[in-house]
Amino acid sequence: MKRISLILFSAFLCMAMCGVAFSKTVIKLGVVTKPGSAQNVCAEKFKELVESRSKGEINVKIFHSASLGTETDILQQIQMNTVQMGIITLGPFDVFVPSVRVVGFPFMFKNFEQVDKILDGPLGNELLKDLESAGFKGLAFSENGFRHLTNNVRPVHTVEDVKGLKIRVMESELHKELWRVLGANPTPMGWPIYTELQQGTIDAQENPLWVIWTYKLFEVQKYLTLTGHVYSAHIDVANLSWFNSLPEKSQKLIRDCMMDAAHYERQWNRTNEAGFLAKLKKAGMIVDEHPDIASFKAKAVKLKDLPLFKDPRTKELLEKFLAATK
Ligand code: EAX
Repeated sequence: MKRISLILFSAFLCMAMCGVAFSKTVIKLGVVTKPGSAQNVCAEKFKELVESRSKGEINVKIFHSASLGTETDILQQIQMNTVQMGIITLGPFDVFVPSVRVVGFPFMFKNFEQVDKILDGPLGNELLKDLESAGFKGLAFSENGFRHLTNNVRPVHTVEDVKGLKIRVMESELHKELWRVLGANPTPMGWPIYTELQQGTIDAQENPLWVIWTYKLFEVQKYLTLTGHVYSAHIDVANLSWFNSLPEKSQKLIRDCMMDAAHYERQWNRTNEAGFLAKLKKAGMIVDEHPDIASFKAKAVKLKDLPLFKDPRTKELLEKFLAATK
């Protein structure tokens, strides 16, 4: 009897020790969109890189398709560390950390080269640092891309045509104020929004071309205007305390893998943009490729003087971004 107990005890001890020796880091990572979407392209690349480079020591479990709720919900779960990481559109961050909204300032970035130079440089880094005040570790920027307007009421060519459109915007102060200033009637809502467009609760929305295609918004939106009004980044983040509690080697690995995944995904988006536009035209959308951007800019620039950019840190960062993107 004694012998059996001893054997059992040894077996238990071995299992416990083996368990410790092989204990894995399991990362829960949240994205709001479905497989095939920009956030997921980045998430899947990150998972592949981190699992292979850590030789299986770090595992990533991706939660997608709004299974964790909206992007605002995911950010709250990251703050609570029930989810460790997320690839989240920049818009909803500005409710948590106001200064990040400077990246979404309308008509600021001229092209992708400028985006890469600034977001991968010291200014991008400064911005990622600001996220720490809300308990996020900013790792990298991936992208949704430049946002364009769709609606169901009329062709939009100048800003005057936007007047009174019931437009869904992200749960973001910047986006809400922008569309108010442009003359529309904005309603903040989480993602997805197909049903609301279908039922006519809203007339309009704005998103990059891959979104309009992947979420079949062409079925419920007739007009597309290539406004490119906001460069929509994602911020790839982790819970700050959780991240800092990891061994330095793992921190570096996670940061490097996320940076590589973000670059991979930005390329994916840029390579596929023209194809998405062609498909949307083929699907029957009426596209204005050369709207009167000057009329939009003239109104959008007024955002700068609104309370949105009054707080000193946000104002300071906006000045720096505007100077760098001139
Ligand atoms: O990434 O909420 C939004 O408009 C986002 O751009 C959307 O989730 C697609």
